[in-house]
Amino acid sequence: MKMRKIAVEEAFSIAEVAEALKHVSRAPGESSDLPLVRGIYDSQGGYGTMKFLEGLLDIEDRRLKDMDAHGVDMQLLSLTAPGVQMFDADTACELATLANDRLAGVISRHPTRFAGLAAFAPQSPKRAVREMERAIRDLKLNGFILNSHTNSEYLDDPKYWPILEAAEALDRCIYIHPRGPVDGLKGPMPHYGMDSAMWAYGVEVGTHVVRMMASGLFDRFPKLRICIGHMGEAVHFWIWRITFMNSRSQQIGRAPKTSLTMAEYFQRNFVITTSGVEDPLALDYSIRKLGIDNVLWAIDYPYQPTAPAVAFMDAVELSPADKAKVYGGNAERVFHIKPV
Ligand code: 1WB
Ligand code: MN
Repeated sequence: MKMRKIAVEEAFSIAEVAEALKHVSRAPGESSDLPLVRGIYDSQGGYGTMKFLEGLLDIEDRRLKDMDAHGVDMQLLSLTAPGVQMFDADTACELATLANDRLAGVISRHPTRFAGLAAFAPQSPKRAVREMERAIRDLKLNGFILNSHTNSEYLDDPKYWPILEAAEALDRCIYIHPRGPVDGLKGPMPHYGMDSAMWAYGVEVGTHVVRMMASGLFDRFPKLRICIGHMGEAVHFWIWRITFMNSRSQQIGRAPKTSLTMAEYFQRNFVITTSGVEDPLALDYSIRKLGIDNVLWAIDYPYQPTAPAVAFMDAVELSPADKAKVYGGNAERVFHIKPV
């Protein structure tokens, strides 16, 4: 059975964003993203050997060859973390628009090989909504990318609700990718390389997701769909306890009443991807917990190599029909990618 392989958490950047991040890296600041940003965009701190920046900036050359070599049909591209979320509002809006235009250009040249998630600037919710509408209606992009918090604030803050309303009205998913944790979560993270993908990223997005569910915002936006990577950032592993303890918090008035339980919101409003986690047992748990329709394959290119991500999925014991869903069928549905 020929299976379409669509990888859904594949990172890119553009020279202008890379340049702006280099400026950020040289300005004084305390953001927990700075070690990584300095490393990738200003070759400090030993990230140089990883050659991430070259991989991010190349889309139509080595990336396509890498996809061809491993039978990857399509990458769903997203502007890499921290996206535009470390910039002032004007710079962020301008660079999100530019990145989306470039992305649309790439897709128009390779419509069967690339699809893309639109960036937007949460720093200005009003302008973010306008860019979200343009990205779907005019550029025909496939959804949205958000790199977790903005200035240490999460989406449960009512100032961001217009963004959620727009995503719901446009019927497009918001992919919440990690970035370095909010200021309040920074303390123990800088040591031993724990401040990014090894640990803090999952804690950051997990915290974001639990706040969203516990705030009750999914009663206001019942059709909002959120995608999280890195095998669900472990939220579904904890969901029984999250649900139990949240209902207790609701009983004693520490959390708002919600019409559904936390587990029900996670099931209704979320999908997860395998990005960067090639563990068959974790995948098996995820599929059994969330259902075969709610787990999507991803590589996490260029941060993770393609070959083992493909070998991992090829080796997983699933019926051909189920494997086809995880490998690409679910992505077609969730991200409105035209079936071939
Ligand atoms: C790394 C991984 C760096 C991810 C990233 O920068 C992201 C890394 C934004 O391996 O160092 C990721 O998404 O897993
Ligand atoms: Mn990632």
